[in-house]
Amino acid sequence: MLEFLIITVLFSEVPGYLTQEDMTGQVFLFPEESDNSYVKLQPEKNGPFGGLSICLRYYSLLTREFSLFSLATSSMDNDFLLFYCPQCDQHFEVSVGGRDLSYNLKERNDAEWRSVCASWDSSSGVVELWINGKPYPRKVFQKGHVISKYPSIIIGQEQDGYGSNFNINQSFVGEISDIHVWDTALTYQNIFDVLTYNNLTGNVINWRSLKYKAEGDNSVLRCLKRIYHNPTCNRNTV
Ligand SMILES: *[C@@H]1O[C@H](CO)[C@@H](O)[C@H](O)[C@H]1NC(C)=O
Ligand SMILES: *[C@@H]1O[C@H](CO)[C@@H](O)[C@H](O)[C@H]1NC(C)=O
Ligand SMILES: [Ca+2]
Ligand SMILES: [Ca+2]
Repeated sequence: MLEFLIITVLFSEVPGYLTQEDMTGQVFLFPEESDNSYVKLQPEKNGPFGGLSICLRYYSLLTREFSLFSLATSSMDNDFLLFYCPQCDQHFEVSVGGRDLSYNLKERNDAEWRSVCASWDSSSGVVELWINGKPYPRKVFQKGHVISKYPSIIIGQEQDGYGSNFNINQSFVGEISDIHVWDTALTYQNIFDVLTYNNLTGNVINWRSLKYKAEGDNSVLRCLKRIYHNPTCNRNTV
């Protein structure tokens, strides 16, 4: 019995071990920059995808460029990518099929949790980007492209290969949570439900039943909620 316990504990510590977990109320923490810490998310569907939507929340104090969501296929490293560079004029990039769409987010809001939803539909080419519930002007992009089968989906690093070729200077440092991915473009009502009630789960990646492999230095922690208090030096205790 003791042996069994030791083996179980060891197994759960082995990097690359596939875990399935309800991640509600939890975050992935990437504490330091690296080129070898990441979480690989195992999709429920293998594609090919004629549309994709992704929603997530993150908190990072990085000012340099970093990857929020990197989906590579065997033919294309940036088949779907969310990339952000706060110090480069708030430059936010949505890449589909290896081509980049750029947004200038203008407002700086780095010292807060942020929500991001992005969607793309192949038949119309329409791309939507929502940051903290605010929709950016829609664009038409990569009409007719198909994201090929067997995506490699990685959080924490930006792929320049298929599950490989990371650059420390594009790694994510911070907390990331509530990652859901769908194989269609979400409707306005869908986005509303995700952002308001958090009650729509992804059919490709589902945070409530997440299959993932963690590599390197990262951990799963409870989400911290802000405490509203009045900080003063002579506050009476009750
Ligand atoms: C990362 O940035 C540092 C500092 O600018 C630079 O010296 C280094 O070569 C970069 N590393 C890679 C892999 O690009
Ligand atoms: C989410 O919750 C809201 C409010 O309870 C409800 O109107 C909506 O239909 C729910 N959406 C889903 C997908 O369950
Ligand atoms: Ca890349
Ligand atoms: Ca890169």
